[in-house]
Parts: sequence; C-alpha cells; structure tokens
Amino acid sequence: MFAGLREKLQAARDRLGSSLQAAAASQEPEGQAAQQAAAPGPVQEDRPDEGRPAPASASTGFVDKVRVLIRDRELIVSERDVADALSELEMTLLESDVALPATDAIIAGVRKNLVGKHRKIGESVDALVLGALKSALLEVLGSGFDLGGYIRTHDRPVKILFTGVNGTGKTTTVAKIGAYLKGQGFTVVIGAGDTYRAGAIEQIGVHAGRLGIKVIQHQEGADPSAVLFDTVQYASSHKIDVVLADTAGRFHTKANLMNQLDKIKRVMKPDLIVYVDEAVAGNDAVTRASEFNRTIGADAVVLTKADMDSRGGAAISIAHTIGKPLMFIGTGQAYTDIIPFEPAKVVDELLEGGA
Ligand SMILES: Nc1nc2c(ncn2[C@@H]2O[C@H](COP(=O)(O)OP(=O)(O)OP(=O)(O)O)[C@@H](O)[C@H]2O)c(=O)[nH]1
Ligand SMILES: [Mg+2]
Repeated sequence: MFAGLREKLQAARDRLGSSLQAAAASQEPEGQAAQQAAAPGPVQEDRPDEGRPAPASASTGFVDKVRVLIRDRELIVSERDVADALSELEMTLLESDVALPATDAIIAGVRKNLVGKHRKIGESVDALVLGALKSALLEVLGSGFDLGGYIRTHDRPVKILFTGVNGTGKTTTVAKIGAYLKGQGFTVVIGAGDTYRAGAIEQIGVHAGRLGIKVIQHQEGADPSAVLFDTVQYASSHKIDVVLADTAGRFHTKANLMNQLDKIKRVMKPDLIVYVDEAVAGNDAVTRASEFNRTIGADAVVLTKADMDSRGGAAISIAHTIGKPLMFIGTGQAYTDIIPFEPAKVVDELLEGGA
C-alpha cells in the first residue's frame, strides 16, 4: 500500500537528515565534527565541559549509518539549512498527488518543527527529522473515525448512507463494513438502495447472503427512498443496531440524481453520510469528495483500492481538504480487506515501514 510514497518519504527523511548533519557539523568546534562523524559513540550525559571533542569511542563500526548526535549543546537549524531539502519534499508530495493545501501544510509543519534551536541530549538528527515529519503528517491526516465507538454511543439504529460516483466500490464497501460490524458484535441490515443499475439489487443480495446479513429490497426501478425507508423501519422494529444503505453511483453534476439523493436524505435521515471513492483516483477523488461534501454533505470518507495505489496522495490529502475524517481504507476484493484508518499506524508505516 502506497509503496511509491513510502519510498519517497523515506528518501526525503534521509535527505533532511543529511542537511541537518551538515548544519550540525558546521556548528561543531574545530575537529569535533570529523570525530563525531567517524564515531558517533554512545549517548553522552549533559556535562558542564561544553564543546569538548567526542571521545574516539570503541564502538567505531557498530553503527553503520553515521549519525551526528545532538549532544550537550544546542543545534541551531536555520531556514537556509533545510530550504533545498524542503523544496524537494514539496515536489515529492505534489508528484505523489498530494493536494496543494495538504502539501503546503506538511511543509509548513516540518519547517516549524525543524527550524530553530534543538537541545535534546543524545537525540540523533535522524530522530529529530523523523519526529518533525511524523507530527507534520499526523496534523494533516486528522483523527480517523472510530465507527464502532460512534455506534456504541448513539441511538440505534445508526443509519449510514453510502454515496459516491460510479464503480468506486460502494457496494463492496457496504458488504465489507457489514462484515466488520458483525465481527464487532453489532446487528446489521442492508438496504438495496441502488434500484437503478441492472444487476445491482442482485449484487448486494449475493454479498448479504454470503455474510448472513438481512437485506431489504424492492424491484429494479423503484424509488430508493422507499427502499431505505423500509430498511429503517425494519431495523427499528427488529432492534437492529445499524442500517447500511447502498445507493447507485452518480456524479455530483447530474442534478436529477443529486435531487434523488437529497430525497433519500430527507426520508431516511441518515446519522452518517459516508463518501466512497477510490484511492487510485488521486486528486480526482479529493475533488469529487469536496463536491459531494458541498452538495449533499459527508461525515466521513472511505477510500477503496488502496491495494492498487502506489502514490497515496488521496489518502494523505482527503481529510485535510474536505475537513472530514478518513474512516476506512479498502485494500482488496475480499470482505476482510478493509482497515480502519489509523493515522499513527499509517505514518509509522510510511516513514519507517519496510518494502
Ligand atoms: N482491488 C480492489 N478492488 C475493489 C476494492 N473495493 C471494491 N473493489 C472492486 O471494484 C469493483 C466495483 O465495486 P462495486 O462495489 O461494485 O462499486 P460501486 O461503487 O458499488 O459501483 P456502482 O454501484 O456501479 O456505482 C468491483 O470489482 C470490486 O470488487 C478494493 O478495496 N480493492
Ligand atoms: Mg454499487
């Protein structure tokens, strides 16, 4: 997942690290930089003999990647020290389809975290860079969305309406989330709200049958509002925890279809509107999410097909751009191929994960 972005961010981490090492070396008293570069040695205690040369430690060769340590004095990083590395990072993010406002926010965050004075005994510049990148990315990624927690703290049935453009994975996501919630001990009913596309009712019926989830359906061509109204009624009378409402794919530019969605909204009164798009669509997914959020509203986002997305730009930008959390990521075609979006995990994986 997002392998291309991971590789580029790890290269950016190294590049920023080298810039800071150079800055640190230039601030060392004569001769100290060379010795530190040769033998970083163990962490030193804060001692009054500032500026003493680092000991020629017996641990030479024990660290293969040479790292300058910020020892018992300050490292002062200027804007100039990181300017080139930051503009390379900016290009990297834009090339990875990270939206411009999100890119700007990440660069500003890294700059804020790096430029200035640092005085952490024994911290390597790499740890400093890693911390700066992590907190900048986390700020942009937002908080995620704990669906189980939401359901537990709201009146039942919790009604969730899924929207989005054609073919992005709405129906599959409804099935996957149904399986996920069942696994968490909730009861679920699905409303077959796509009465428009031929085969759509059968498709959701097959998923629901395999998963042992009740599905409420009408005939092809029926009013989807009526189907979803019935689904909510069923859930209320059977004390079902969650209603998952599938809908037909539509573009926000199709006024009649958006009016239909508006009617669905008025009739079923969803607690959550979830916008589904595919991670592989990159910036297009972010733009479409903004439009849906503006026209019909969105409370959270699911990005599907992350297994096919190397660039990762949509996943990085979508929450920051539309101001709504990314809730799940779809990672394949199986029912279990869905993971709650946990920003801290994603950031660790991007900055520290292996190939
Ligand atoms: N690789 C991969 N494929 C996915 C994922 N999610 C959905 N798909 C596939 O994407 C295709 C379209 O999925 P659907 O769930 O039918 O999409 P939809 O948005 O409901 O489509 P419409 O109802 O026609 O608008 C199917 O072949 C799914 O198996 C995912 O996370 N990864
Ligand atoms: Mg569908």
